[in-house]
Amino acid sequence: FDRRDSRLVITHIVFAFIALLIGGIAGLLQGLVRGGMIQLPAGIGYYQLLTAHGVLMALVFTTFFIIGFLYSAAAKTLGGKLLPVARNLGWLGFMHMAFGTLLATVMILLNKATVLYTFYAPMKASPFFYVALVFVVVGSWMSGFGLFYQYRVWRREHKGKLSPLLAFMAVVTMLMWQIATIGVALEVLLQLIPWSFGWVETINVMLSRTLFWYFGHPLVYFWLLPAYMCWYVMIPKIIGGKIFSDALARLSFILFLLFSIPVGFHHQLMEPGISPFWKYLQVVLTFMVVIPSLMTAFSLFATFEISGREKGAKGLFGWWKMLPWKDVRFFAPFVGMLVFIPAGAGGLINASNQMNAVVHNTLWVTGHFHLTVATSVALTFFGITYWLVPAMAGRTLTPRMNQLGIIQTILWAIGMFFMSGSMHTVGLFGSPRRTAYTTYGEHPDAVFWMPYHVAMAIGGTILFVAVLLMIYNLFALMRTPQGYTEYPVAEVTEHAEATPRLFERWGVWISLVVVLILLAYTVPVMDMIRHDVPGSKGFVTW
Ligand code: HAS
Repeated sequence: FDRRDSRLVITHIVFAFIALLIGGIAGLLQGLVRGGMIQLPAGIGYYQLLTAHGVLMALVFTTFFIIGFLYSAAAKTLGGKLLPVARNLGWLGFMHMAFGTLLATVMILLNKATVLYTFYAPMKASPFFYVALVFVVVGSWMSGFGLFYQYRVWRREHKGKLSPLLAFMAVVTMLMWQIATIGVALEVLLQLIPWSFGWVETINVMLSRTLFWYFGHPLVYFWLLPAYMCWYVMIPKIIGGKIFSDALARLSFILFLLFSIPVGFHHQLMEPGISPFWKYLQVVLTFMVVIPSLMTAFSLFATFEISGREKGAKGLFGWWKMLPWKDVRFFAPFVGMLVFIPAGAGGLINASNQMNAVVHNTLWVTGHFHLTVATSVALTFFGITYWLVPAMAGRTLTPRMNQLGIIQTILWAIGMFFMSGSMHTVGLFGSPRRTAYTTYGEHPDAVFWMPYHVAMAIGGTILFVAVLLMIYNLFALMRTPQGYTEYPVAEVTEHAEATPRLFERWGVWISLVVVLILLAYTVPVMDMIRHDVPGSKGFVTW
């Protein structure tokens, strides 16, 4: 890798992990508060802490890591190094996002933006928090344009050729992000900023929540798709196999692009103000977006089995023994995959209207996203870090670092088993999410919940130790002996059929996305605007 590209990628990754550390401290404290073990000192508020935790871990860690990773994929597969325009846009994007993140974090630490990571109305933050968000979003757009530029130039220079799978996936991921962030940009610019500066008195809460979830759901697939990039393209190489099918992988990414966005209402199933038909339609589309995940599961099993059999595995499950269990580059993402099976099943429960009535706003939902984003995605990102950082820094992944990585993964899995397991269970008993009341004045239900909250705190403490180990590992990876580490990109199996060219007809896919979005959102959004009586003044949270 060109040193200048490595610097850009590593800067993103280090920034991401610093956010993970600070977010992890907030997570530990709030787990201990809910377990009834400590009271927060120095006037720190529970919701303030919860905001810091969610923003830094779910929004900042992921976005910086992903952009760094996507740039590395572009450098690797689209010509061997970044073009100056792409690299400069990458830096410009990074600087905007970093400035926005710092400003937002200061606002949260000053208790002027205690609005949780979902930040929709009626809770109102200082206007500077929303200005900070503008910097983050605009910065991410610049980085996105840099990536698209690199891809376009490659295609112009390789007329008639299929683009590399990894680059294609990076483009879909970024395209989805760009289309999704239009929703949050409209919310922030047209609603939250004028309202928080006091230029208008009231805000349409329903519209603000809807614009947020228009963005908020594809956001979770923006986290997931880079993990899928690793599962589809890197894992086959690491296990000594090949990609099962290039066309299947591309189709699954295109399906994500189409169906990730028009599904935000499945976060609003319990809200009045949206008629049942539109909720129903978006739930149908939600079940459509499950299909590419099922395709991914199928493709992974096929990859494992085919590569195992090629190495001589016999019987139905003989391939299991052929997997490289002692290699952290495989082990960490694999634990992520394994966890994604119950995590995805939980998602299907959430999306089912009647069952959503049972779990909505309970700790079950918190349990769900700690399995999806905080385990399947996070462990895959950690698994990527073990080869990406040394590959970029010109270092070797030593056996000791490999060992530490395996220990880190196991610690994470154990901590999450306790934490997310008890969240799921106690959620079914009705324990609410996002509340500072822990003992509920010795109410009988709360007494029943408390042992689970204590188990959550214990799991959270183990997870915090795992965060510390991961941070140590990151910096240790930059100080291992100089040498070569492979950036693993697998080839496609020779049995696969040729990939149809249709997948790179972006005009077709973007038009279809627009049609689906208009179909799912036009009428309900017009209803929300027409029925905006009388608006809300909101709650100032500082
Ligand atoms: Fe979700 C709430 C529905 C996936 C994240 N979700 C959330 C929230 C977050 C989140 C952060 O319908 C909370 C937001 C908030 O703060 O309020 N979710 C779904 C559905 C899916 C889903 C249907 N979610 C995710 C992913 C996330 C994520 C992925 C992050 C990365 N979710 C919901 C709903 C709500 C919700 C409702 C609102 C709840 C409420 O009321 O508030 C699906 O995409 C899941 C499909 C997944 C599968 C699994 C496929 C399995 C694979 C692994 C194969 C494993 C192998 C390993 C090969 C069908 C690919 C080998 C194994 C061996 C045994 C050898």
